[in-house]
Amino acid sequence: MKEELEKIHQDCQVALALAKKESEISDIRIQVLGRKGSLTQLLKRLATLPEGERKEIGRRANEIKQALETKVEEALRQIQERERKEALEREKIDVTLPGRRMAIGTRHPLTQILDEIIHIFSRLGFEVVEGPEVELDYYNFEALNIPKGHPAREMQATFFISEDVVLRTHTSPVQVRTMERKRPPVRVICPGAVYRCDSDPTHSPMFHQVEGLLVDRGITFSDLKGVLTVFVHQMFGKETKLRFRPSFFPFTEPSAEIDIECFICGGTGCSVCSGTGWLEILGSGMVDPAVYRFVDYDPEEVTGFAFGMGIERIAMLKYGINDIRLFFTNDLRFLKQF
Ligand code: 2NM
Repeated sequence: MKEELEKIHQDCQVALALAKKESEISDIRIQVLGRKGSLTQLLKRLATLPEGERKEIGRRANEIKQALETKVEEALRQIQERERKEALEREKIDVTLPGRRMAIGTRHPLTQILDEIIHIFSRLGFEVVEGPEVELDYYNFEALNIPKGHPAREMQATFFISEDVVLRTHTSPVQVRTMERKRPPVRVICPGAVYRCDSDPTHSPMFHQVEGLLVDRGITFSDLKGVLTVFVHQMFGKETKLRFRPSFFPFTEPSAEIDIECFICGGTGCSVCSGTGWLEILGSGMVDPAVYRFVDYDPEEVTGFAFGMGIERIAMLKYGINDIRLFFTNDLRFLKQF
């Protein structure tokens, strides 16, 4: 039994030294020190030995039991320590490594121009109103004093959805709808996409407009001049020279187009201004009494003015862009410049 005891001790020490995993140590603990383990069994058999031998082997057996229990604990602790170190190494992150920078986008150049226009007019008391892009012929033409057969319908190169439904050719129908809903005073600007069957470097079949309308008692052409002069000065700088040039629109009378001095040549004439020294930027006029009759306003009681401009045109002039398609092809090399 003595040799058996020493062999258990020896084998257990070797097994512990070879064990690599926590589960292997647990197995060894069960096989040797567990209830049915080899050492436990041996201790039970001590009772069968004669008195003298039992005492000596018993003492030795308890010594070994103590020693192995300590060894098992020690081996477990070592493996846990090693595993903790390995995990730390494996999961190491370098917190000093700079993060990847997020690419920050910019507003589209047309949105930037539109936001500027809206900002200027909202400080003058105008509110923004929107309306449908697919519009009734009635609102796009009829109520704007452009009856069937009127030459202005040809000029507008309309996309027809059906006999009496069109893609709006301007945002004026939004203003007609506003006047139908609301009694004067009315002060609105109407931005949005419009459609005309027209395509070349300066015309796109879809483009954007902002139109404005102010109607109240006693509004005169001086109000038109005052408001639009303030707009031009805030948009293009307060030194910008401008002129009001007589024009014609079916829905305004009188009508005027507003030109600013060509900022490319300073007014001496160049290819951008076709040698005139002036750039056309706005159409405007006093709303024709014929329009008021469609929306049930009394032209004897109220007067007003309206105006309209193309956002792409203003952006092209402001930034010196020569091809309108650049706004709509989403080339980042172009967009990132704004
Ligand atoms: C322009 C030029 C002149 C205009 C007129 C109206 C309405 F609905 F009040 F009659 N809205 N927009 C107008 C007037 C638009 O764009 C070049």
